[in-house]
Amino acid sequence: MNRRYFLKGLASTSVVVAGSSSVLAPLSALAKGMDDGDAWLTTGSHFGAFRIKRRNGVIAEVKPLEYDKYPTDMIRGIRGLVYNPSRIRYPMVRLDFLLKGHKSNTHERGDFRFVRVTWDKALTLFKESLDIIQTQYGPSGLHAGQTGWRATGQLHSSTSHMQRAIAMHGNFVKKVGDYSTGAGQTIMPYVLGSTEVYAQGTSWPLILEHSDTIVLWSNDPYKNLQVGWNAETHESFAYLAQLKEKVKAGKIRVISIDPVETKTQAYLGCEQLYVNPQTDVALMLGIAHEMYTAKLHDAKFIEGYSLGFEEFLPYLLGDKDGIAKTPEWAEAICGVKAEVIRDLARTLTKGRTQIMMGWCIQRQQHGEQPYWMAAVLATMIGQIGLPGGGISYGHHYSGIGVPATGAAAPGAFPRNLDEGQKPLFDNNDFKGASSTIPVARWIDAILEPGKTIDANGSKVTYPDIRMMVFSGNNPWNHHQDRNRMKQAFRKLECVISIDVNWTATCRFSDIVLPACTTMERNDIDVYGAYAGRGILAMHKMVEPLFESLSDFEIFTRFAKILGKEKEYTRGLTEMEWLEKLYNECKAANQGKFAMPDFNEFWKQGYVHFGEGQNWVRHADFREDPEINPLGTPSGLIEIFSRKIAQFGYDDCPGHPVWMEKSERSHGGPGSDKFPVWLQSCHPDKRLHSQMCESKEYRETYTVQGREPVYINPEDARARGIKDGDLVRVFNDRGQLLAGAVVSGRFPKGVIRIHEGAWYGPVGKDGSVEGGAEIGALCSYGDPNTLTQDIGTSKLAQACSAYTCQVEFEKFTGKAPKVSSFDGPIEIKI
Ligand SMILES: Nc1nc2c(c(=O)[nH]1)N[C@H]1C(S)=C(S)[C@@H](COP(=O)(O)OP(=O)(O)OC[C@H]3O[C@@H](n4cnc5c(=O)[nH]c(N)nc54)[C@H](O)[C@@H]3O)O[C@H]1N2
Ligand SMILES: Nc1nc2c(c(=O)[nH]1)N[C@H]1C(S)=C(S)[C@@H](COP(=O)(O)OP(=O)(O)OC[C@H]3O[C@@H](n4cnc5c(=O)[nH]c(N)nc54)[C@H](O)[C@@H]3O)O[C@H]1N2
Ligand SMILES: [Mo]
Repeated sequence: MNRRYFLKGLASTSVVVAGSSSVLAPLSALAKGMDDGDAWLTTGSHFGAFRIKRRNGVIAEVKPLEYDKYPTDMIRGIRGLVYNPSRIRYPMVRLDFLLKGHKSNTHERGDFRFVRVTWDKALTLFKESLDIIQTQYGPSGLHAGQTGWRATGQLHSSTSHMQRAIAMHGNFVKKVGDYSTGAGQTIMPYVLGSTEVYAQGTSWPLILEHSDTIVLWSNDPYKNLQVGWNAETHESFAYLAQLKEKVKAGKIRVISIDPVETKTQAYLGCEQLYVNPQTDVALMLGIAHEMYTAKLHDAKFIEGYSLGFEEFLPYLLGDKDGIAKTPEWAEAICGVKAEVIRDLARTLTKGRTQIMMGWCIQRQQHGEQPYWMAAVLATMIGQIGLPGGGISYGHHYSGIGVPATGAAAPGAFPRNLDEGQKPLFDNNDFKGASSTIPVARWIDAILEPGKTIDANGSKVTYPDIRMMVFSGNNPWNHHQDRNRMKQAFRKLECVISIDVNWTATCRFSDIVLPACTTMERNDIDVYGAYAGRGILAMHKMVEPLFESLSDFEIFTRFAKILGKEKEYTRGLTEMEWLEKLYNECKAANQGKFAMPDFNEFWKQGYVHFGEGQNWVRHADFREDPEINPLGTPSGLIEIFSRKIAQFGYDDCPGHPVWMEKSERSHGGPGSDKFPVWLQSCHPDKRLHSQMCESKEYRETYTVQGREPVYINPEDARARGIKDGDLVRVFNDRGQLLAGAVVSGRFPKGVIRIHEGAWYGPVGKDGSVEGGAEIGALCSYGDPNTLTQDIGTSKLAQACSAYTCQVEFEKFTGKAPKVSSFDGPIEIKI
């Protein structure tokens, strides 16, 4: 315990370090009266559906559901989601907030000193804070609109519960877009008429049958299909297995265009084309230039199905700016040899080519451009709408491309107020500020209230945010630039978190409420987000640990304080809700898909809807673009967008262009001082920050207890670093410790630290409390300590985490203890 705080007159308080693993009672002591039984009960998660066996009231064994032929390795971490030292045991309030409320010293936020309170006390404080904000600032003072990867389950969706309950109190600021595909989902409606990223894709069986070449562009499906938005079926892996066979037999050529050799590339044994990070648009332009000048392109398709090629051509040929976008021009930027680019132009136009874009490439500055330019390439190839041809933007996500049944899925607990319901503070006056802001610009808004920015053709004026409520998301994982976040959080009067674990977001909150996991409540879910393979019963396995409650129960109690309990629950219990959601789904599937009675379903554990049907994306458009136009203004593919051109944005003109980044490796801006590109890709062994808390599983991949940083052998040698060493990674924004994994799969000048590594700041003295300081070292390895908090452009204003340069060195000092996982410092007053 740091001495400073005793000097502040707290000498009489006693201190317990609440979370050290020894404090997690033996499992037998956590068991609360669930009977044993031999049954293997069903449940589900983003990681898949499984069956679980209970012994002496504790979860003893986990196995995949019998339909899951390709379960993820992460199934080994499932038990650790429930039993781990990071669990929040009871409601807690930050010490100074408990003493001084909205007048607390917000510079102490993050020092991790909390006091245990009762549920009643915590929920009353919650309500009183909302009262203060609504009275003093109105709805623009409250942001409760950030969302994230809350656990699966249609009833207990923590986002819905939090937002509906707060809506019963008053209005609040919301967000538009998401971190996943912010740039892509904004640009693509102008180009192909829909977000594309979340659209169903051409079925895998047709791709396997018809494609000659598949391009995986910034795409690692073998890694990323391990998790899904609903209970995942993992059926895509059967098709990847077939693809592997076809690659081996030379029947399909797969080219992975990526700076690193991905997990998918290794699995398929396919070709890899290295490209300098963030330079794909240059590569695409080089390919387009070759296609056009060598007349490899499909002029008829361009003419019949697209608009604006003539406006784009002068740029491509250099008539406008004097720079022809030749393969040689491209080579100088993207590092791919001109002759390889020429070859590629031929390969892509020779047989049937399916381009599959990943999402990472648009989470960088100007992330709109590679998506738009890839659509131009696909248009020039001319195979959009053909089986096994064209372009897709989601084949790595949630089973997109698995033939879908088309069955109706169960509905969810409502997120909004019911018709006619009114909040306690019935005030919709945002005082001239916007009620909705681009998702990744919220820290900006807190720091600069009243500022007006451009966003997708309109103006957004930042509200004056004074309070944030988080549930089912972890912004101290998902947002960029921790030290900037600290500055912003010092301006907030009140922060509330509802989570299962002591995440970094809880650490920077004032009131922390413990939710239970999916294993501690009953729920229902779709089996297979896009495939619609069936419906899954999610059985409660054990009683909620410690004092945790389900999100439904937390907000039912909160609504009771508002005097609106019945309005909130509609008078239904957990099991009554499940039965209602099930029966509504059954009615919607009447005559198409047979579903047994609810009780039968609950006992059985699932309903299976059978096989799905093959489908080709954009086939109807190809067949007749007049009868089946795209959703663009012209109904055609827009290579030039008049609408975007009219916005007049310097960072997103009327057709795709190559633009230099604010930071880039391989000779780009900032690379003299910070030569190395940091990529913070999605983790192979987690879902973002989820499962990092699973101690035993985490220990299968950590290095000296820290998150791995993947380093090219030459880069490591140049810095005297060996595999297994501790490494300090830094730039002007921050610094972290990580453990070196030296691997030839990563090129020179590129390192990777997966996002989702728990932020564990420590002070200069190595103390946990010192983690509140700006500039604190992250003791575990959260890459967002280093990333940049800027919008992609004036169009999407989306997350640009991958425009990030760093330097790294061998760490030789005394390594501080990892502060991420052991929970807060409990103060008794
Ligand atoms: N540098 C970098 N940053 C990134 C990205 C990147 O690639 N690089 N990717 C971005 C992307 S695409 C995304 S989607 C985001 C992900 O960001 P988030 O969605 O915020 O990440 P998660 O870690 O999944 O956070 C979910 C939280 O919900 C909690 N939770 C789970 N179940 C329950 C429940 O039943 N009730 C309650 N109340 N809480 C629950 C979990 O404990 C966890 O803390 O990160 C973004 N950030
Ligand atoms: N196991 C697991 N699966 C997941 C998730 C998870 O957390 N864990 N999260 C899910 C979510 S919410 C999302 S949004 C998706 C994310 O899906 P994506 O964003 O597509 O996934 P990433 O793995 O981050 O990145 C894919 C590839 O892009 C490459 N890449 C990065 N920058 C560039 C570039 O400039 N050029 C080129 N050519 N390639 C580049 C990376 O090297 C990486 O191999 O994954 C989903 N699936
Ligand atoms: Mo995402």
